[in-house]
Amino acid sequence: MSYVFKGIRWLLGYIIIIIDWLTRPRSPQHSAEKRAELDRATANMALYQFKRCPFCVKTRRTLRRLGLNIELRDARNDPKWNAELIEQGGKYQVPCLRVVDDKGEVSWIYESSEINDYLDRRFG
Ligand SMILES: N[C@@H](CCC(=O)N[C@@H](CS)C(=O)NCC(=O)O)C(=O)O
Repeated sequence: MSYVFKGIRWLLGYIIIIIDWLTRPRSPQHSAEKRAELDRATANMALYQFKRCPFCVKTRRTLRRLGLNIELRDARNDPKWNAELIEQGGKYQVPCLRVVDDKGEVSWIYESSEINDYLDRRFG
């Protein structure tokens, strides 16, 4: 990849972050009970993502809109999460939501729209 292309991508990434920051939705103010209930329900979830990926921004906005504290895992810069995503999730693509259900079964949900639909169905 040429340096020019890398530079443009880097710049666009930051523009997206700034626009997101300026326009991001408010987090709902949950009661302490609701907060605890949501934190319990999302404790077994993790979002594999890149900071400046537009699709990840889209999903992070949903986390914020729904007031969810889901762990963010940097799959570009952290070799542990990078390897886990590829080896266990099946491909190097973000965002990807890892969900462990009550029986301990692990699902890897790819595609920002799929992830957003899943979170809206469960918590919206
Ligand atoms: N259709 C996917 C697109 C996701 C996508 O293109 N993600 C890029 C980052 S913005 C990616 O994972 N690229 C992998 C790479 O850089 O090799 C979605 O909506 O989630």
